[in-house]
Amino acid sequence: MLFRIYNTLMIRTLSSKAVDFAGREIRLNGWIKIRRDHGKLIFLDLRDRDGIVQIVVNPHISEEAYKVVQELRPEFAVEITGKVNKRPENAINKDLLSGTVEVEATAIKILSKAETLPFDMGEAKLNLELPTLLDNRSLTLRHKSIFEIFKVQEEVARAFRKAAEKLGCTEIFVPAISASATEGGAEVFKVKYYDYDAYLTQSPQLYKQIMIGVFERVYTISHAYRAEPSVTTRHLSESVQLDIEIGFIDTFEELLDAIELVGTSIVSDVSKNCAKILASFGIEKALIPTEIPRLTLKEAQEIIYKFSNGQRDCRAEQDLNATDEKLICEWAKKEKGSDFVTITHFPTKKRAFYSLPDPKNPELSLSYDLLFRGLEILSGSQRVNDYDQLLSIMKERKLNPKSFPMYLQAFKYGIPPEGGFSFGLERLTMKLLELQNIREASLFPRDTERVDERLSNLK
Ligand code: AMO
Repeated sequence: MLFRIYNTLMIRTLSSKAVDFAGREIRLNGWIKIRRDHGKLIFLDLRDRDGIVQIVVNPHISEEAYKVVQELRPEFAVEITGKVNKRPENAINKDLLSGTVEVEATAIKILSKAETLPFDMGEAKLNLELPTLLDNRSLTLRHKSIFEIFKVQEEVARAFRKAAEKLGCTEIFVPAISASATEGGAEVFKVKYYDYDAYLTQSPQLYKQIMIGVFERVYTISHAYRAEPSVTTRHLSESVQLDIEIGFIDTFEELLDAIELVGTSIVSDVSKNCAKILASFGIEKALIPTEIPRLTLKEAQEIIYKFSNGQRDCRAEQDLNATDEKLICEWAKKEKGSDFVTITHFPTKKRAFYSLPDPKNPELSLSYDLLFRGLEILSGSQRVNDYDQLLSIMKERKLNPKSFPMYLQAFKYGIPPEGGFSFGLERLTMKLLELQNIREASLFPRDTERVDERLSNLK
């Protein structure tokens, strides 16, 4: 039998658990958030992965700790040992999980020093312009109002996985380097691959479709790379997509049921499990009716025209633009009590080659977008699953079948009627928290001006 020899160090306690140790000594690890000097007494807010706990440093309790505390500045990483004392009733802080206690320091050890911060991080909100927020990302991410965005994002991914598994999908992991551009268009990053050219994957599309032949139903969370030329508040050059693909479907409507089920499950789970964060962002309860309004593009365009009293006429357009998406969502909220609206039947020529033309009217495709609070958060379609039809569509669109060898190989060997969809993780996060810019919903956003650093600094 093997015995492990543990050192004699006191086991670390997380800030939220300090309340369980009233009257006893504990060891905490964390970062200094704020230091407040109150004459002889010095108070610290110590942040760890669980929250914040107040430390009081009294020279009469520990001269040594009092000496060290003079050196401490925000973001120093420290180890603090001290006795947990109950706070008097009038000093309880209801906003903290540890708010009924404070820890009287008996020893403080500096684990890592921090330079003077370039701005104040002690306030509840971090009032910085976006470029400053991103230029100092490793620091600004440590602020509660910023890192909580990514706790919501984590919940979105968790809820998506849960919903996908409920649908019977198998999780797959797809390559980031592709032999071809999946979504067509010029928005592709070419990479030198040994002596050849390859591309950064624009979406997991081709791989998830191939996998229909293996698992029938699959899902994947993957990075999508797009050389988006335009600068907007809703496009990134690298984003995360949440994809599902479902085989052996009987009807197009089955796919619409699936997108609405997964979309509403994600929003419900986030509303339930991140209620406190949503409240701190001032977010209203999501409106999720039993039936999500479904409109064809044409119907949506007519509604937009009427709803805007003729101010906006997009009836001759091939797609909805950002203004149209906002207007149709305003309509859905007002008339149908819904934060979601599903739009179907986009013109075939405006959708990617794998979208199935509607057999009743091939000018239109069996495609859909799901909009949430004024923004497209999902896109998808029923697919062309017949090999010969796929080849003839490729030919029509001047796509070279030789660029898609593995994809086409799958369709030679029995891919059943199928379809799928993809959510944009950052877009969903952005809308759940009503952020103004998608960059705020990406840990390390990439765009035409930035890869970590501003590109102009990399020259
Ligand atoms: P699409 O290109 O519409 O469809 O992308 C799916 C969803 O991903 C998000 N998204 C983006 N988010 C941030 N920056 C971008 N540049 C960006 N581009 C897209 C959006 C969008 O709805 N293969 C198809 C999906 C399918 O048919 O299954 C596809 O990629 O939320």
